[in-house]
Amino acid sequence: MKVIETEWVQGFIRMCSDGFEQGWHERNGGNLSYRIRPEEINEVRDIICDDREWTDIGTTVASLAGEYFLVTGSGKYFRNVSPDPEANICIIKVNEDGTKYKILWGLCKGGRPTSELPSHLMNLEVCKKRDENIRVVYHCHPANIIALTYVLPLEDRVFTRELWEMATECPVVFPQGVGVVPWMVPGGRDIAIATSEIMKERNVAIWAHHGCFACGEDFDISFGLMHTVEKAAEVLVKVMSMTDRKLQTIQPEDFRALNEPFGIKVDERFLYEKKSDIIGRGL
Ligand code: 2HA
Ligand code: ZN
Repeated sequence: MKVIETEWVQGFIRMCSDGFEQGWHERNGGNLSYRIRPEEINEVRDIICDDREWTDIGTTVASLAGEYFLVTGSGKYFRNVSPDPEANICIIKVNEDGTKYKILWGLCKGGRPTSELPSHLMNLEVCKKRDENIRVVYHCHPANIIALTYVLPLEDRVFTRELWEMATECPVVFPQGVGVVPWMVPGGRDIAIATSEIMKERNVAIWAHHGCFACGEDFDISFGLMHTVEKAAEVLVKVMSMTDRKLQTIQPEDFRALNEPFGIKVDERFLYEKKSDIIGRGL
């Protein structure tokens, strides 16, 4: 079987195309990573080659030692993944102390893994510790989420509450809420640490004036999560374009009423009493 024929590589490629079609990946914007299951890497073990050299990750991910990942390439365009996967994505392996990686397949026309590799691997590491089933980390540049980082206070509590209020499904899809990282230089260890602090307990991290990270068990769940957050952000942008305050909205007791029927526990920290009815100023 060819690498690109496997179900997991097909799922990865489809997610890249879906993200591009949403308009979330201008130029080389965004990146995607997937922690490959042992039985999946076994499907392609005879084809991948192990003769390239080790490269520093730039951080240490000891709990991912010896694991394999499928990731997008640095500077590569999501738009090009589906027509030419072998040139735009790669399979990497992390070494035995979690400090280096090696390319085993892909990037056949040259290149290296995503510039956000430290963030992806540190997020995959904290997510694995929280829930062994989380395997996907997705980063993209959705316009409405980014727009909100100019007008809402950069507080987890404000972003979560305002997004939750934009669609009843939001607290059901992300009951742990979202976290916000202030503007930071992308690509390095500091932003990776700030993001992975959020991912210790939540599945969504918004990067101010840049984009969004989401994690999940599979491609459907991770893409669906990003789609839900961005849709809520779009509704909020429309509401804020019409008014600075709502005539009516979903109330704290309404959110609590979702817990039992949907088997969730919405985080009470986000159900604070608002001190102002101006959108985003209630904290
Ligand atoms: O260009 O999105 O954050 C890839 C990115 C960096
Ligand atoms: Zn980015």
